Amino acid sequence: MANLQDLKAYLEEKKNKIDETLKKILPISKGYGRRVIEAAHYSLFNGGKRLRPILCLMGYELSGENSDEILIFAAGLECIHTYSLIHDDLPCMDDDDFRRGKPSCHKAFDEATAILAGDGLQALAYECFTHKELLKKVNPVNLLKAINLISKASGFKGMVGGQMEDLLAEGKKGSARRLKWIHEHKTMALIEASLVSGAILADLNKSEIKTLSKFGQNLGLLFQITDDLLDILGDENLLGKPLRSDLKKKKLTYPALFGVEKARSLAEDLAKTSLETLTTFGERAALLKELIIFILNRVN
Ligand code: GRG
Repeated sequence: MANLQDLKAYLEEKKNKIDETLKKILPISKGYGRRVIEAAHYSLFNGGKRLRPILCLMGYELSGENSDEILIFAAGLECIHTYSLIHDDLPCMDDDDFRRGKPSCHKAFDEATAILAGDGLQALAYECFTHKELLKKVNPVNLLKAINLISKASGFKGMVGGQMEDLLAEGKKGSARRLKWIHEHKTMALIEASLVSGAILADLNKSEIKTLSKFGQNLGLLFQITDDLLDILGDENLLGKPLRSDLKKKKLTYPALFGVEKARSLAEDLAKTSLETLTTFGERAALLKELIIFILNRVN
């Protein structure tokens, strides 16, 4: 059994490890080309929760192995996530001036620098995924499978596709089907792939991976619905951005389509299903179970 305190201590420990790893892999910003590295550094170390890399570590730890072995791989997931946030904030996309309480990358630097910082971070992610140290720890076939999964989850059939549809849906009358598709691709796919890639690297069996995949989908959708709800009910100081920005942009969200109460009840249902999905893992999944409750009640 794990409780909230155990989870918080775990998240803190892993966040520190991911941060240390990211500091090691990001090139030092000096000489020609330093501006774009400064911009990447600015966004990478701006208070992110490191949820995706931590999920990858959790997936790996289900095997009982020490996840320090794959920290460099997990750090790559944060590079992808940060690139997506930098690009998402650009005026041609969501046009957000603030991210985590500070000016977004293009405001602190400029648009061209922000685009390049995002591009550079995406490339850096693949440097992490293919780091030679990983070959000493994991099966190369599993490594290829994990990289392939993340490529799909972050590309046209995943996050990029979801972002496109999200932008197209702005201001339009949406359906529940379209909304689910957007959330599944924009947010859920990378969250699911983060967890499952860790499990693949740890060589969990097919049936365990299938179960984790289902769990990751529910968790990803839960994460996005709570994100939609925080935009209405959250605390601006904790969120680090103005409230109701989705409403102002006429975004297609769960509360916009179903109302706050129904959205909250959908989130609770997803949390319940997620907990049930994990029963096959028993005590090994104690922290993952606690994470669901944490995400259901999250404040940022
Ligand atoms: C630009 C290709 C491209 C994709 C952008 C990630 C994304 C797709 C858009 C961000 C918009 C958004 C707020 C989506 C909701 C879910 C989400 C990804 C929230 C931010 O993730 P957190 O809370 O961020 O894990 P931190 O700040 O902790 O890193």
